[in-house]
Amino acid sequence: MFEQIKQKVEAEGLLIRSAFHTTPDDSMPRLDNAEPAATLLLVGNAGSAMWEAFSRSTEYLDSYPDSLDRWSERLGHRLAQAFGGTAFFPFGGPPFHPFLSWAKCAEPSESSPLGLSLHPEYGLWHAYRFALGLPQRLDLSQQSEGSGVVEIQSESPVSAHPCSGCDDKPCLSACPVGAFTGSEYRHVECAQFLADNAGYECNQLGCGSRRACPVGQDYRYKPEHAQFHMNVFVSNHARKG
Ligand code: B12
Ligand code: SF4
Ligand code: SF4
Repeated sequence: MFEQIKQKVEAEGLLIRSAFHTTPDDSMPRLDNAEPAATLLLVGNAGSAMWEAFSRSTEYLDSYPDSLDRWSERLGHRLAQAFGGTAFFPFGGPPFHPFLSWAKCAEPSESSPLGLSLHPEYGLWHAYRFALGLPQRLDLSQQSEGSGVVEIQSESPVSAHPCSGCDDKPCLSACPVGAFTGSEYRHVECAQFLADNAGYECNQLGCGSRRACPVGQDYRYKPEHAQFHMNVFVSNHARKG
């Protein structure tokens, strides 16, 4: 079953980022049938691999709002129906499902000074589209098992977190409005600056603080993908205040 799900998400340019057997501490929501999920698969993107599939989708082309969320919902619910599980999404709150905490259960990502999680290979250029909760303990035996958590996505051994050896921390000094203080993200200042300076490189190429990080440069989003996210971010801010 794992292989079948993997093939279906890869056809959309997505990855099973991690998979693990849940424990009572995982703040797991219940499946639709009220049973606890035994296995959780986190599905997301690294780099722009999903852009080709998403930018051809009905949701992207119909010009209604929230196209990426609607695309994610369609894929997530379709998989859940096909495999007898329940899909959970990172959006739609508050409250939000704790995707970054779930991710830490089974992949080598760590918090960066930007708040975003930094993956040793993908850097800051990755995100989560949905989680698939399944009632059965899937066989995740490709990798060694420890305390109910199985890591399947990381191919490289976990080493020291890149941020701890990054003395200059260029991510913290790259923002023109100092939006990342190291302890908070002043997103109102960021969004206002982007709205007032539509031609600025963050709007065109993605967040300058993310681009300043040397890790995962090969996974930087391509311009049209980056522009899509930045436009959504700015227009949501204008819409919701
Ligand atoms: C609310 C939210 C925001 C708010 C932030 C509000 C604030 N005051 O900081 C806003 C709307 C501004 C925002 C913006 C962005 N976000 Co955001 N956001 C979320 C969301 C929906 C909820 C976070 C939360 O409260 N979780 C609840 C708690 C309980 O979850 P948790 O996992 O236990 O907690 C973790 C987080 O709180 C995290 N954290 C702590 N401090 C900070 C600070 C920041 C800035 C962030 C992002 C995270 C963060 O550390 C905790 C432990 O791991 C998550 C999705 C999710 N469900 O988690 C995405 C998420 C964190 N965002 C994400 C992204 C990519 C962005 C953007 C970069 C989007 C873009 N443009 O591409 C932008 C940043 C804008 C820019 N300059 O580029 C990704 C991060 C992926 C990654 N690599 O880490 C997530 C996971 C969504 C996803 N689909 O993958 N975001
Ligand atoms: S620039 Fe350095 S400190 Fe900032 S996210 Fe990248 S590795 Fe971490
Ligand atoms: S998008 Fe630009 S203005 Fe906003 S936080 Fe990133 S670097 Fe700063």
